[in-house]
Amino acid sequence: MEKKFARTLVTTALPYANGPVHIGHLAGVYVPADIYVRYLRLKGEEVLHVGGSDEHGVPVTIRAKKEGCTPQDVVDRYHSIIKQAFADFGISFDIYSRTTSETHHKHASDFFRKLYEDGKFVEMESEQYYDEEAKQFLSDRNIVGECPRCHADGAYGDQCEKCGSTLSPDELINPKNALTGNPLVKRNTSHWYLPLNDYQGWLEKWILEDHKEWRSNVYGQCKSWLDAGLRPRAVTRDLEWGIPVPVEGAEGKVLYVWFDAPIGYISNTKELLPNDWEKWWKDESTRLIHFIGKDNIVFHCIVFPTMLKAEGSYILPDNVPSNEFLNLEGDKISTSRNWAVWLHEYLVDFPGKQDVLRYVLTANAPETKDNDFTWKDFQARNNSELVAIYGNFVNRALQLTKKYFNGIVPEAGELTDYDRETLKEFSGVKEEVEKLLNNFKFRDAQKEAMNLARIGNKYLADTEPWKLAKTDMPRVQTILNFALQLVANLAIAFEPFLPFSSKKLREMLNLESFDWANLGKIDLLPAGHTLGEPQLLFEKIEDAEIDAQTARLERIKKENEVNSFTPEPVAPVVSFDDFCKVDIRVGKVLECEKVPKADKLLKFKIDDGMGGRTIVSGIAKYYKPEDLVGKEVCFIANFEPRKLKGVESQGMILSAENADGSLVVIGPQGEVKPGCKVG
Ligand code: B3M
Ligand code: ZN
Repeated sequence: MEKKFARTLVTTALPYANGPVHIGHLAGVYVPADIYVRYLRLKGEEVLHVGGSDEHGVPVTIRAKKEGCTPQDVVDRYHSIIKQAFADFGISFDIYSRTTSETHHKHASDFFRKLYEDGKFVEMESEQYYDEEAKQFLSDRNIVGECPRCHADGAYGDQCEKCGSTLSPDELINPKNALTGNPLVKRNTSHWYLPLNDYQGWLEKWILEDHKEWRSNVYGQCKSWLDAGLRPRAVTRDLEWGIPVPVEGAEGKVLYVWFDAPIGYISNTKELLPNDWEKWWKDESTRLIHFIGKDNIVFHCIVFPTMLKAEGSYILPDNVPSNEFLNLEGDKISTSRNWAVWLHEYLVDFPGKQDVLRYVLTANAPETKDNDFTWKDFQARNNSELVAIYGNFVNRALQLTKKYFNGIVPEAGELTDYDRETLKEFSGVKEEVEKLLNNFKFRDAQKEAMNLARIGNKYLADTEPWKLAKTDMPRVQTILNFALQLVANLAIAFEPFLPFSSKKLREMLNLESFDWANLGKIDLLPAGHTLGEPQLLFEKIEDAEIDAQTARLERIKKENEVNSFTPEPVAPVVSFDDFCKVDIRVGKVLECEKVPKADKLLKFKIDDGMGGRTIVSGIAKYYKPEDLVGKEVCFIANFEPRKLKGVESQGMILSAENADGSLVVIGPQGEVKPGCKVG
């Protein structure tokens, strides 16, 4: 299959501009893609990285309605936040545009019209839910009702978030407009469909036979779709927000967001290179690579290629490296539950530490299975890898050169056998990194790059130039010359992974530029070359910084628990007579104190209107004793007396258990005499 390509076009999934981006986005798509394009650029290859925001689709309209603004306002806001976050993390796009651009609207329209005119669509009628008051058809996400599986209220037309079932609006019990609560009726509407079924045979050959090299998660998902048999897919929607269907009689209809978004890759290329874009999309010697997350596989491997094939003049993707998901501290990242590390917030807490996050996300990249981000691991990888290995080696080599040679690269003498052995190991790593990067194995590639730093560290530890300085200065010159060459190698090898640190290091080495072809060479810094001022590449991250992050997550978890509270099921029915057996009374707290050696218990002296009694209650975590004195409470007066920590409790004070498990004491809302009955 080895085909020689002249150039590589890399696209990265267009994130929805309805919220900011988080570490899951970076880990899944943008960091690996960026490593890849930086690597190709360093090799001097012709490469283009095209990205942008996906600004159509129902989620944008829902957000706009909730915030009382227009969809355009929503996408304007998030497009710039997202674009800035990517720039801040060094994701090196050649263009980052948006699907509301004029170029895109025109290009997507033309694309649709071409397929329409060539008879590539089928038009079909179907019944859809319609809101007569709002005079509109509703998308699946805009319909809520009772879940047919778990019977929770508020399940969406495409999914129940309580039990996780995938649904269609037809299955919902009592469907309603999600925003207004209006009841819905069924109405006929007609749409254009892409008959994927007609392309089944072609797709089977193109993917299952010709692209066996695709990652197994990608290949496997495609295979299961194909095995299940493809069906026509609607490419238009009854919606106001989007690109109008450019066909007469299609008023009120727009292109389905998944039809227009991938065309955005083409439009954005066209926007960047108005006269030269076709070479990137229509020339067989261009290699097209889509970097995506696993929920986008079917669209990029089946639907979009079918669109391109139907159009007829475009190339198809050569590979679609797709990652699985990144979890956060063991739980699925979720925008609506705020369970995420937001990129713009990270930079506030860890200014200048973009590379640390890039490093950790690659080290834990969910390449073959879902993976977990934890703050402890983040700290450990920073402190014991970036600081202790990479940073330490660089700092030692530069500081020693400063100390003994005033920051000037010393002349190298004859290499020893040990030096040559080290060099051999070093060059082996280069080949390995390349092989891994060519196969989209970024995690292992970075590990190999880190091995270069390990080798360097070991070299200095073994040769101990600081000891030789008193006896053998010529050998010290050779050692440091050699170590500095290794440092320069490291700067090149890490450029795709940790571009900020490589730039810093390049400045410290006083080098103009990098070239991947120089990896493995030891004449990158000529003797007599003056180095810049050494600085620390990485710094230790303290426990307190990590504790602040985990505390934030714990707070969010608590809030989410409260928000998602569902009452316990009601206990079996009791008769009135049975209820009357429980004698509930009002009492007034006369005294209250902690029970010694029992951190949960409070001891109450209660005025019960009948001479008083003592009650022990397990609410010490939630109340200070003095706060309850003088308060009226309800208690069970005929509760069987029990001994708690040596104190006899003559009743039970009633309290309610809150969503987070905390207890609140129950008392009358107006004045009631102690001893009065409750019932
Ligand atoms: N916006 C979905 C997503 O962010 C979608 C990708 C479009 S790529 C053409 O998961
Ligand atoms: Zn359900």
